[in-house]
Amino acid sequence: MNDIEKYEFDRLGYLVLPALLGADEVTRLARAIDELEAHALARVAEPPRKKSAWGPEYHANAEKGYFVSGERKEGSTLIIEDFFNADPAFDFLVNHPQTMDYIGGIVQERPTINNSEVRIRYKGNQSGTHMGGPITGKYRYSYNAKGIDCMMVRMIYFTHDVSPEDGPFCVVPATHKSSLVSPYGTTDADAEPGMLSLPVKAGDAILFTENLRHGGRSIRSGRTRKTLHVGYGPFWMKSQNIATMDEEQSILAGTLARYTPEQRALFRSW
Ligand SMILES: O=C(O)CCC(=O)C(=O)O
Repeated sequence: MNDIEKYEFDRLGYLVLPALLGADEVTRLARAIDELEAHALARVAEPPRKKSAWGPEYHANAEKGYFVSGERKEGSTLIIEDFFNADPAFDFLVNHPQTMDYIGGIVQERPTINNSEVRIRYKGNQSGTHMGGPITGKYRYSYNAKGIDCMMVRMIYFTHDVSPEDGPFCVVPATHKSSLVSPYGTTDADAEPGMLSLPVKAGDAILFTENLRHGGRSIRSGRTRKTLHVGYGPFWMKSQNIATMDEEQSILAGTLARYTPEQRALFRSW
């Protein structure tokens, strides 16, 4: 992470990273996402169920080690958490050198992965706006004598282009530093003043602090939007997936067996 990127991340709360992934990597990931979507849609209503501490109920898939909730219909989302267990095609994103260079630049304690989700958003869907303003605890942004000191941050990887009509990720820049809570009284990502859409190309990624006010614009094009979201933070932070909130990371023995020691350390919370 160079000095300009650090300056911009500190100033705005996010970075758009063009072509972080190569064309072959994008193709492999897109195929794995499509296969996982089909597998999860066929099972989303089945037992066994897992009730999240935050409310929603998930299907817990023992075979592939993921948790899924949602449905495929206009206006809806399908969220597949702990996707790293599901397919070795995702393995190269664990300890991905360019990603870890950015994470090392903004998380001061030993970083681990605390969140992994495939987010599949169907026509008309929107991700409501959340965060921004004064935040303490596990989602806060701060700066100290050693530099940027983030708690939870997220990297979003894009395996297809997302135009302004395709429900782009969106942010209210610099709200990670705001002393005030948003006064607009809305979580509608299309309506909130100051909201900026971030259209991207396949292979791009977006890095942001969870403290930043963010969401996803409504999909007006009719195209389904599919993204990979990976959360990082200090090692002591437990899972930030909704299904397993604040539990140990849900990583299968078979997944860890595929990994190098460096990859395994990214799921160790001690
Ligand atoms: O990409 C989106 O639609 C919203 C994503 C989001 O809110 C997140 O990753 O925290």
